Amino acid sequence: AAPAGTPDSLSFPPGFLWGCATASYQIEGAAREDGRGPSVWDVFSHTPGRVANGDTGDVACDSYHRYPEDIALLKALGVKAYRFSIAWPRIFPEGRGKPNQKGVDYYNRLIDGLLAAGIEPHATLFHWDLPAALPGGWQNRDTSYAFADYAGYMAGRLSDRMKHFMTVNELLCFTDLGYLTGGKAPGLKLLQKDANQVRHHGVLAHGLGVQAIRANAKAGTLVGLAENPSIYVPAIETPEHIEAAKKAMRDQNAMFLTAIMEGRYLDSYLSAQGSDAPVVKAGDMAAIGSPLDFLSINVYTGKMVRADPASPTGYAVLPMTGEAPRMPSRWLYVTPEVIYWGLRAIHELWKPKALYISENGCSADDKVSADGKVYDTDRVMYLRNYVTHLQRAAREGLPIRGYFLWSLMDNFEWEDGYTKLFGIHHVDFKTQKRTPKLSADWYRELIRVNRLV
Ligand code: PNW
Repeated sequence: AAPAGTPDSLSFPPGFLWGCATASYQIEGAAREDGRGPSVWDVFSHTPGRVANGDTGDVACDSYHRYPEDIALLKALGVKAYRFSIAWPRIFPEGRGKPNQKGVDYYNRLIDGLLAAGIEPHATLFHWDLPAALPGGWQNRDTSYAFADYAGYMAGRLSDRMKHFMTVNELLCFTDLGYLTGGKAPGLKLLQKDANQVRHHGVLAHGLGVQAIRANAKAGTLVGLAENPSIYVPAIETPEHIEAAKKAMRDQNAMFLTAIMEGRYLDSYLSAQGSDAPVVKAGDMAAIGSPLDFLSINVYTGKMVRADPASPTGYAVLPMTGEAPRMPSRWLYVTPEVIYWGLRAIHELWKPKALYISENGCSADDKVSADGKVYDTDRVMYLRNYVTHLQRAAREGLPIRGYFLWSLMDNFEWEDGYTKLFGIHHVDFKTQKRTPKLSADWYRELIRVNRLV
């Protein structure tokens, strides 16, 4: 094999930013410490019947106390960057008002520790742990303004040491899944019209957040978001199917990513919603369309699309068959091509300055073997496949700068509690001992040689 760095069909660009990702409520624990206020996820997980086994994030991976150990795990992997999220209710226990210095101190310690280890911090400002005290949550337009105040405040406090800020994580998951289908916090099943207003407050929070970060952060600060667009793979790689998939990508993400990238709602979205369309105030769309320095996407799964001349949209989304391969999480179909086609469609549609994969990974049927290690061959297979399509994107010159593997370690997987685990480190939740899985060994080697292994 060619030595690392030799330009060939397997290599990644020099300096490619390999990283790992986590989120505050999923790993920190210490839910009632140092003045942290309750979030909607504390309320939800403590409501019987909401989360598998009645699991909560009260302790999770106890990263609030064990973060030096977690930084050591990152260092041992050789990652160049770490994506974590900041718990809004640690900073503003009631969502707004007087900041809680002890909360800020925690992130100062974490960031200083990462920098000392030579690891670049990338922060998400909102990964679903909304302060429970905010009246009406995302149904209330005021929450978007409260988010902007918090985002601007944090960027002001941290941008002396770090550059990369993401406003929100995955709009669909904290809007529709929380307020329309109700599987995630706060667990409501509103009418479509009200859910559409929640969506609008979500993208508005992002846009106002971008403006607030720019107004408060040091020059050179880079702002983006971590979105999980619906991604469509052309059924066959021919010009008409490629075009169909690209059109599906733009149309189907009209309420979130397309609105953010174009600063408007597509007519097709507004007319499909009819009288359920959101109420939009003057200035909202300009804020929502605020230019970004980078765009990050979380990539897990997608669907195939074919050109359909008989349909007014020009495309047809193909259903998943009952036999399509998937991982233990019910929704996680194995579709490795999404990583390439997602990046390519976004690049061709909107030309963001830089692209990142802010999450990719999977749950797997992990078993601890007699020697104490998890040989997670399914996860290695999954990751190797996805990363192969990531390499194609890089090889073809798409502006893809980095990749964050979800997740550094097993953690609280939302409504699935601790029954579905995504870590490349096994966590024994009785002792809090972290142990690298086979996938961690694979990732360490990939990072070391910076080419497919
Ligand atoms: C993401 N889907 O959630 C989140 O950002 C993480 O916090 C989470 O742990 C991880 O992926 C694994 O679930 C998703 O239904 C949840 O397609 C659901 C979907 C996608 C992502």
